[in-house]
Amino acid sequence: IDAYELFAKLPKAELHLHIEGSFEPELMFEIARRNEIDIPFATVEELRKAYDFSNLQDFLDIYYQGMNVLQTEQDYYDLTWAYLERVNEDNVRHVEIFFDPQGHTERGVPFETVITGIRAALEDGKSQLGISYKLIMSFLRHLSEEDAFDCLEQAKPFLKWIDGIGLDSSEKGNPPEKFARVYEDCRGLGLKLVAHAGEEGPADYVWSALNILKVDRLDHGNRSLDDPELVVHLADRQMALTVCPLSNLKLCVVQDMKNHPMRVMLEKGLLVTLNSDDPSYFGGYVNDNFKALHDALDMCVEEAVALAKNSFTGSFLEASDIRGWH
Ligand code: ES4
Ligand code: ZN
Repeated sequence: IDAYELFAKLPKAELHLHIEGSFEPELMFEIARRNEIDIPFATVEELRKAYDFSNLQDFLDIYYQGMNVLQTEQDYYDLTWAYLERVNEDNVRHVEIFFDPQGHTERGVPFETVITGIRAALEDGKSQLGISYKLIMSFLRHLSEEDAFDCLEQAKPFLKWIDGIGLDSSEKGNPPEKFARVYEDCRGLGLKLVAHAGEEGPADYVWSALNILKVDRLDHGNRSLDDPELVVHLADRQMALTVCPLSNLKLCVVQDMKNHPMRVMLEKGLLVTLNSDDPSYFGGYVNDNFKALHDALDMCVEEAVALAKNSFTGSFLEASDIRGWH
């Protein structure tokens, strides 16, 4: 059995996945056609060619444009179902997915339409594919605190369907503390808390996510390595980091996969997990991320097994379920 086959067979959880970032061009064209919306690209190939980014903002511009074709509950169902069918092939047994309500409600799509479609597919994924799930609502950090509170108000009737909140979009200039009060309220509501930090932003933003937002898990966190004291703190606390190698490469967070810090993170005792972030835009799903690290860093079986195990340890599953996967 070769390494790729072994990675593919390992049961895995995916903890960092933007459902709008799993929107494959073929499905985008199909939904655009049925909604009679124009896409500013003639073909699937032309669209894929535009997926060439030099930083996070480059990507975000095209990511928000892509989600504009989503309008009906069926659209959100189809998007989510396509992702689940795809990762079922990668032996992903548990998913904790993000959605960006403000990217939809801003355009006039009701919050209810978005969450009902996504949830229906997640429920079908559980019953038909055996994939368990948690749903994480992300606030767009380039928008205001007031907008985030407004989003939270719209979410209130659906809180029983929402397990946690996240913070994504343009990191630099939008530090975690901008959302301190929103996070405090969400904590009071019993929601799990995660936030993107240290993707492009400095290690200081990771400290703020920990100390001010009081996150239960960190998304990316690459720049933590700039601060040795922070690394020790994260390792001591066994704070889970959701790392995304293909994303890091596509957004130039790392210049070459051979420089990816995954091995260093493992060596420093960090609880790192491997995730795809926006697989349609970054060139691969979870197993492709395992492959990429194998090819670039010669990642060994022990490291891959540790990452797969960490994906359950770092999840929001119950302790008894986590033990079942270990
Ligand atoms: C994202 Cl890679 C990344 N970073 C920040 N925000 C995002 N939203 C979707 N993908
Ligand atoms: Zn992300």
